[in-house]
Amino acid sequence: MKVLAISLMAVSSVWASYYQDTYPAVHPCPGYNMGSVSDLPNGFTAALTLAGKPCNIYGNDINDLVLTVTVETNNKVNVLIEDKDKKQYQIPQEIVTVNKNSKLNSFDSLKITYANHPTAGFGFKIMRGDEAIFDTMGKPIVFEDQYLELTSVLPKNANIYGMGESPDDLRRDPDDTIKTLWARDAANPFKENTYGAHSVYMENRAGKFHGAYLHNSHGMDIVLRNQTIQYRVLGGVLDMHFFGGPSAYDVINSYTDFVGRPLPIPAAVLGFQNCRYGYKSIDEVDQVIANYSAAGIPLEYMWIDIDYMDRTRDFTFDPVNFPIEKVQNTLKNLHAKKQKMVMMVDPAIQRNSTYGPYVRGVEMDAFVKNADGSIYVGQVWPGYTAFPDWFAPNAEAYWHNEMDLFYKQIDLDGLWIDMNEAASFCTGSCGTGISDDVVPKFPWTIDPPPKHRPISTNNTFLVPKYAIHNPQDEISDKGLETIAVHANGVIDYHVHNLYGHMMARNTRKFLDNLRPNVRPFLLGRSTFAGSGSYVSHWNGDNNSDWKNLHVSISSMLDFGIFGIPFVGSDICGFFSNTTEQLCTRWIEVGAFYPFSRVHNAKDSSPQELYRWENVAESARRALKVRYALLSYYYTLHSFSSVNGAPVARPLIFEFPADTNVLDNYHQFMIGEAILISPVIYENATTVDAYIPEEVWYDWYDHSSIVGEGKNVTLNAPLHHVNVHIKGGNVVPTQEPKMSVEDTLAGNYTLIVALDCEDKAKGTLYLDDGVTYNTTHSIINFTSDGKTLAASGSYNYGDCNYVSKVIVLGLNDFCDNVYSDPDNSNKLVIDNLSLPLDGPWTINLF
Ligand SMILES: *[C@@H]1O[C@H](CO)[C@@H](O)[C@H](O)[C@H]1NC(C)=O
Ligand SMILES: *[C@@H]1O[C@H](CO)[C@@H](O)[C@H](O)[C@H]1NC(C)=O
Ligand SMILES: *[C@@H]1O[C@H](CO)[C@@H](O)[C@H](O)[C@H]1NC(C)=O
Ligand SMILES: *[C@@H]1O[C@H](CO)[C@@H](O)[C@H](O)[C@H]1NC(C)=O
Ligand SMILES: *[C@@H]1O[C@H](CO)[C@@H](O)[C@H](O)[C@H]1NC(C)=O
Ligand SMILES: *[C@@H]1O[C@H](CO)[C@@H](O)[C@H](O)[C@H]1NC(C)=O
Ligand SMILES: *[C@@H]1O[C@H](CO)[C@@H](O)[C@H](O)[C@H]1NC(C)=O
Ligand SMILES: *[C@@H]1O[C@H](CO)[C@@H](O)[C@H](O)[C@H]1NC(C)=O
Ligand SMILES: *[C@@H]1O[C@H](CO)[C@@H](O)[C@H](O)[C@H]1NC(C)=O
Ligand SMILES: *[C@@H]1O[C@H](CO)[C@@H](O)[C@H](O)[C@H]1NC(C)=O
Ligand SMILES: *[C@@H]1O[C@H](CO)[C@@H](O)[C@H](O)[C@H]1NC(C)=O
Ligand SMILES: CC(=O)N[C@H]1CO[C@H](CO)[C@@H](O)[C@@H]1O
Repeated sequence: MKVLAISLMAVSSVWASYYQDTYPAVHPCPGYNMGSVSDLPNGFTAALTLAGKPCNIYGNDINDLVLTVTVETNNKVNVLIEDKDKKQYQIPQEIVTVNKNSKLNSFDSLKITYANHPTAGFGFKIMRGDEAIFDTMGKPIVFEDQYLELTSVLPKNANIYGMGESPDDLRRDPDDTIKTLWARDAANPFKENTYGAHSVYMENRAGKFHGAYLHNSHGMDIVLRNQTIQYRVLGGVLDMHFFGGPSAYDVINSYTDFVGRPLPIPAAVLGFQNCRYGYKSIDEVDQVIANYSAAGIPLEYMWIDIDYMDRTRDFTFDPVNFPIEKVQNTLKNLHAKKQKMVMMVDPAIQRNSTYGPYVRGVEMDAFVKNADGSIYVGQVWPGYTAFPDWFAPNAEAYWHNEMDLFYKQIDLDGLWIDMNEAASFCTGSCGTGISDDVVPKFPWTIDPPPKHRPISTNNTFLVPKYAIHNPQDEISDKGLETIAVHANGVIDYHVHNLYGHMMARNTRKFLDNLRPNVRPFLLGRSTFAGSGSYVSHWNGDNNSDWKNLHVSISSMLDFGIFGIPFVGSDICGFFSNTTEQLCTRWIEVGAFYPFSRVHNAKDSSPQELYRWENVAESARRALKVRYALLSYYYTLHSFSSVNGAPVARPLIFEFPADTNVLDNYHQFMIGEAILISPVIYENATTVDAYIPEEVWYDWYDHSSIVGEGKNVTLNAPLHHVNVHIKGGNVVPTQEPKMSVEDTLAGNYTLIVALDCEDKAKGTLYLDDGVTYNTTHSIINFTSDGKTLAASGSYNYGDCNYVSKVIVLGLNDFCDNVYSDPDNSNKLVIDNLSLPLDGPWTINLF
């Protein structure tokens, strides 16, 4: 607590008075005046000139700017404000490959209006119909070398989602939110910045969504307060992109079309996974694998954290506890049972003149530098470390060679890249000038981190005048120093938020080259806009407590907005000791995360799911539901990689006009058909579940509830998680088996859950689940309550059949309230052999 108090004080002393709490009545900055407008093929351009005396509040006002407005499609508008001299840093296209030729055109159209305001200078409004969804009029733009400010008016009590990464409520508090975007190795503190930087938000206004994205890699605060959203950015340019919606999925479709679609996942990653930091030996790992199997809990992937390494150095194996021959043998045994293995790799490379990866990195000039050209030396798990510089011309060749040598030792099924903010335990190049032979004492418990220089400095790149709300003494704490130099001469200050993204991109390229046409599995910690094209994500080092179980849901839903739908939190919690009840309830939620993995910290008591009988029982039951739905999850992910649509969804995305679900994140949906209403409070045995207006069917007993847009108390005894199917959907299910492959090889039971109009539809996507360019089938199922039809495109020669159809809600009961205890509305058609390689229609009765 003491440490935290000190660091907060330090922040507020740097944090200039101007923004402390109130916004001054008269803005100190003059804004810009727009000159005459010239038309461009899809928009216009104009000069912007400082409208008065420079205010120089947090830097030096730049006098001459250029405004370029591009109406890219009828629902996407780009407003770019850059310095005329183009000295400000802009994200190169080869780092974040944005799609400048977006062709999505079919949604609500947007227009832009603009004017010179008498006191605030140039302002603009993004209009949807006659409503301004973004409105900077009367709010001067500030454009300084180290400070940009852009402010838009919001409606009272605005419904804003996204921006992060940080655990938070799903809907951002419109009166008191500061989202700080500065990649930081911090264990998920509530509302504070952590690993990733995503400057995209969505707003629900009267049931319609729109979105905005600021394409900028600098540290920033995005502030919601006083009916405004305000960007306060440490540099670069204002490159705003607006997306018109009107559905949440339209916005995410436009956004991911621009920054990059989520990667296609291999089907196997949908299986359950286990990890912990602190396995003492490969023998212990073998026991864990065997114990899962003995407990009848499916384990698809076994993970090994840095424990396997020799003195925690990348690409090495501990010769005593994790000898390579034994690890290879474990991998072989896993493969024999259709199971798989993932290991961790960090970016930091031990500085050691006898360690190949370091020696080669020096030879190839592949490391981040100090200003004087010497190698920057921070401190991570193996002691003093150098950091690959992804901007270096040789970085790719260097990293791919090291990865290649590693894969020659162990042919893994997946890779986990961690600590890539890039994290460092000391502030600054603390190993510079210290002899190569010194093995530092790990400063794992020291916060704030040890410094090698005084805090006070006049370098505004170390201490920018506007202090973003990064709760450390300095923005360089816990990571590469902001004045560390990259190969192109750019200091880390400008590109800090891109390090993890660039590592992911580079590593993914290696994996794609290694096994061409096989979809790799890559999990990454620090992410940026567009990282979903390269990595999946877990929500980092959470704590084993009930609040963290709750925010695991909002964190998962946030990453759906960010275009990284394959996401989940550490089940049962990472830090501290979990409890039997917490772990029991957590697997009931975690079984439905797209990425379902238990992970535990080094000194915490064991929490593999077989450790308690109650946990094991809930795991078997909940994972059975998940495995029955694997083809449904897989279908959703296949759509994600085409249109960005999240797999796990907040209710407000599905029911955008229902104001009762604006804040709801104690429940969530998988696709449009499955509603999960878990227990997230200690000792609870019921759930206050909000049931939107529609008919819903209980997963287990098929009883129905006609939702009235109210809370309903559902029973939730210890081993039970409430799962409902929304009327109107056809859901493909399969018999759960112990592996993904065996499950997906089974025949299908279609659950035809009719809505109040006696209709239902659904889709099944089929391919080989392994390669990129595989042929696939997309099969639509439709029912009108009397017939069930399959039609679609059939290119994948699947030899499975639909062997059973369960029709729910047959008789017209929607006017009757609630339950159908004797299932009189249910019809089971058994012993079918309906092929999946061509269309058919059957009569239901
Ligand atoms: C902004 O909100 C704060 C706190 O609610 C209030 O004290 C302040 O007067 C408001 N400022 C303006 C300009 O409305
Ligand atoms: C695995 O199960 C055996 C038998 O119950 C037990 O002795 C052993 O401690 C367990 N090991 C691990 C790592 O779970
Ligand atoms: C450098 O590596 C060698 C062997 O690889 C090891 O013996 C030595 O302790 C390492 N030095 C440091 C500072 O870790
Ligand atoms: C910072 O600059 C001011 C004015 O140039 C000077 O008085 C002060 O000593 C400098 N502080 C440090 C720590 O260099
Ligand atoms: C898949 O096909 C596309 C288009 O034909 C091609 O660009 C891409 O390289 C292929 N990918 C792999 C991994 O074969
Ligand atoms: C967690 O449990 C372990 C025993 O498994 C114990 O040594 C440790 O003190 C516990 N930690 C806490 C924070 O209770
Ligand atoms: C849950 O029950 C236990 C045992 O009765 C009690 O100690 C604990 O305080 C309860 N927790 C809550 C949140 O009510
Ligand atoms: C439903 O219950 C939840 C959790 O108890 C509560 O937060 C919410 O306000 C309730 N919603 C309605 C519409 O009553
Ligand atoms: C499946 O149905 C959707 C509408 O629900 C339609 O857009 C799509 O074209 C259909 N696909 C096929 C292959 O028939
Ligand atoms: C389905 O077929 C099995 C044998 O193939 C038979 O035992 C069972 O009774 C049949 N079920 C129905 C509902 O006809
Ligand atoms: C699937 O159904 C077909 C056709 O009825 C049958 O031949 C096959 O054995 C079934 N497969 C499985 C795995 O049950
Ligand atoms: C949201 C939340 O409570 N996050 C916690 C996750 O765990 C770390 C380490 O215990 C805490 O510092 C966070 O506050």
